[in-house]
Amino acid sequence: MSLSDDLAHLQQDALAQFAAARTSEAVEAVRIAFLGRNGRIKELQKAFGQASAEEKRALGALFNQCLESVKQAHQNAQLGLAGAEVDEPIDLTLPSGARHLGSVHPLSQVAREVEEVFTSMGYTVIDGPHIEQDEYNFGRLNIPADHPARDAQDTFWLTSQGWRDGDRLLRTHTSAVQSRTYRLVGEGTLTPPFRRVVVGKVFRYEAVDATHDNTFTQVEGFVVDKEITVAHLVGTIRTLLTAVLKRDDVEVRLRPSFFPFVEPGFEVDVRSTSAEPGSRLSRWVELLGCGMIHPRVLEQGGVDPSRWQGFAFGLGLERLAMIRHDITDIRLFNGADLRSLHQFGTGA
Ligand code: FA5
Repeated sequence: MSLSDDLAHLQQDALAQFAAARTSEAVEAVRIAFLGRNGRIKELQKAFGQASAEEKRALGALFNQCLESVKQAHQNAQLGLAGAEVDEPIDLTLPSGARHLGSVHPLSQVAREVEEVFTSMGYTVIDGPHIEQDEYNFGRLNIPADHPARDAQDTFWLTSQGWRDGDRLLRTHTSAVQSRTYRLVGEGTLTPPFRRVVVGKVFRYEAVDATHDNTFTQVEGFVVDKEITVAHLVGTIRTLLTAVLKRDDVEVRLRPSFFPFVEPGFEVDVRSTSAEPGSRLSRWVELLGCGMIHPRVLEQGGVDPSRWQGFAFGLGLERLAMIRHDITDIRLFNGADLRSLHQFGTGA
């Protein structure tokens, strides 16, 4: 093979190998192999030295051109590497270095406090299903199908292919858990006396405003025991409000009201005396309904009303939290606006 063939092969090899080198180590290895002190170009140079003067003249320009093109290939490989490093895919979804501390939702904080107050008074915390049956949400609570009290609780009925799906609904109040509990007595799996508290979501098909949401939280408390009176009920509500509100600028009033599942029935309203005059919290806000459990409701579940009595109440947790924290709009709780929610933050 002639020197000119050798030159052509060397150039071809060098260009191919530089083009294939993907890391800086690989590029350096190719550089040493071709341009290094003992590299292939040096070897060819030695062979050149032994060539005739005529050959040297003929091939000198070709040699220089080969050398230049190999050096250029080396330079290109280095530039390519630098470019590849810069173009490395960047994952924009990776979290930044900053750490954002989460906090407990204000409603969850108040829920925990409510549960603590009741467990300290001997109550057991329970819950029932969100998808309820007509029977537990209404029927066993003395609210028959044609009873006007159903209008107060506009209901999300479950549908199947556009049709009302039997008697399934999203529970409109936690009183449904009362009916479920009394049934256990009839079935023989629960024996009075007992104290129960429920903190759970309820759903109503109604217009949303500053004090009404369509998904909100109720606290249901009920006691079945002997010689229970309205005084026990009032004392319990008083204990709850004192422990949770932690403020002395709140007025509370108890007034007669009607719920088919209690007799007598009451409602408790609250208002803040320090709220800006005319603001929502400066006016009475209905906080809870309550009363002595109707004998027929106990009877429906199998609890003998001649031996056992009790009281029950159902409270709107968002409204309690609003008064506690001076929150003037209920929509803050489900709004997921972290700027507002962080203001009430505490550690987990
Ligand atoms: C009831 O739901 C009864 N089950 C309460 C009850 C239980 C009475 C046991 C007697 C014995 P009412 O519909 O008034 O009652 O709701 C109770 C509380 O839930 C209200 O006082 C209010 O604080 C809250 N509440 C009612 N509707 C809404 C709403 N749309 N948004 C936020 N809170 C509400």
